[in-house]
Amino acid sequence: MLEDTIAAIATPLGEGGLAVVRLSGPQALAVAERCFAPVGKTSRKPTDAPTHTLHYGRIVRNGRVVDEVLCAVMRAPRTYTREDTVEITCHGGLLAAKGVLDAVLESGARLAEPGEFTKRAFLNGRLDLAQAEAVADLIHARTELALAAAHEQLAGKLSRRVNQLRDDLLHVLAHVEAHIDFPEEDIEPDTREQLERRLERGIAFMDELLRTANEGRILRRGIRAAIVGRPNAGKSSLLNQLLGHDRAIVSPIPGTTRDTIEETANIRGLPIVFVDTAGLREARDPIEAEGIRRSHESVARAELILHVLDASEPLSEEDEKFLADFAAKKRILVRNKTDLPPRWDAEALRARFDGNAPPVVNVSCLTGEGLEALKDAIKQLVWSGEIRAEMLEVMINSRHQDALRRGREATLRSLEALRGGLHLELVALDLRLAVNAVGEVVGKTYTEDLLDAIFSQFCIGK
Ligand SMILES: Nc1nc2c(ncn2[C@@H]2O[C@H](COP(=O)(O)OP(=O)(O)O)[C@@H](O)[C@H]2O)c(=O)[nH]1
Ligand SMILES: [Mg+2]
Repeated sequence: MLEDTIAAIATPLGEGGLAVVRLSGPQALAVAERCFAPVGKTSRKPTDAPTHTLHYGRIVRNGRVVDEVLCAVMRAPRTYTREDTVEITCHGGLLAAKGVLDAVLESGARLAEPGEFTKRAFLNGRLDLAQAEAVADLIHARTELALAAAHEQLAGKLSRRVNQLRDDLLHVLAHVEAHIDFPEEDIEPDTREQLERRLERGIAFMDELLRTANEGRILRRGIRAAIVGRPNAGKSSLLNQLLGHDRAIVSPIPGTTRDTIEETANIRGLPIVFVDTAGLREARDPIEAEGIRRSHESVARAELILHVLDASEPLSEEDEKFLADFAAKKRILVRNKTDLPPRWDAEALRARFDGNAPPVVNVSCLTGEGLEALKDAIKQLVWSGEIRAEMLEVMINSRHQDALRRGREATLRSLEALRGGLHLELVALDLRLAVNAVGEVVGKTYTEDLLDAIFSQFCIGK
């Protein structure tokens, strides 16, 4: 598979200043040479060019000039894929980039599959699997915090710790296996104790990694927060305040928002998808009925509820119904319209909950008062304080979580077998499973299906 040379447009499809067509593989230089005509004294043919140099020229296809380009020549191994690589920078716009791509495909390259450049970087040992996943995280990051976490993972922070953990397990396994080979020698009590300590430390460390999964998921996927409340409470006004621009129509006419509106905002570094619901009450016409159906659906999927209450009006039956309906959900009670004379106070609301009250935050969506406190409350509610600062650099994804859970279970079984004086073959059996499971995180163990699942999520050209 690594015999052939792949090519793709690496920039977004559409109009732009520049576009880049990327080539990688053993024939990258030769393929580029067939369609690139250097122009000027200092420009060279790709196969004559020293590594990491840039050459001005034209892409020619069937005797016609396709575009004026800069051709970057990078020879293996100091490249993204560790293969010979050529990057052709052409004019932006779909047709120019497409013309250059067609020219290199006709010259002997094959169109790359999604993520294939990064897959080659992995197969050639340039990145491990956790680092390759970080490349996708980096591209998809929606907040600075998510970006920073992806950078840490790409730099190998998670990989180093996982490799250390795996080495520890391997160390114990080697000891245990040595004694299987010489059954007449028992493991010294001292040594046995050391091995047990090491497995215990391994389990504790896996627990610590597993505790970062929730935060890792939030940073990668975001959290869905539904804004609910009775008509005119100020739901759309709140959405606009949180987004920092006027997305939803605000009006004094109840039932203005007929469709659910979803948009992501950066709240203290976390990508939060806010959903302005069209109301959950009885419909007056079929359009409203459909809006309401969608509201119910998105509220059911939400992980966080922002329940907006109008402080300038007495609490209504509808407010009470919302209070009861969302009792089991993670929620914040947003006491809105605090710029108007109040009809009830926050304390009275809190008092109903017997000390078990959800956070009540006072805001005015008209003046913006209280919005910063609401953002703090949102972060506090979804982002647990449990993870230590240094673990912030290793927030795992759901694939890592699955592998580490299996690794933890197997290590625990092995530890119990060791403690219980069971046959060492049993201790070793589970330890091997643990080593393999932990190795999956960094791709020390992988299957073709797993690689397909990971790299098919990338864009073409990455
Ligand atoms: N005085 C005041 N009016 C508000 C406030 N928030 C919303 N409103 C007004 O309340 C009405 C309903 O707001 P809207 O956001 O459309 O409510 P929704 O039906 O819950 O989406 C509009 O006239 C808003 O201008 C607030 O904090 N103070
Ligand atoms: Mg509305």
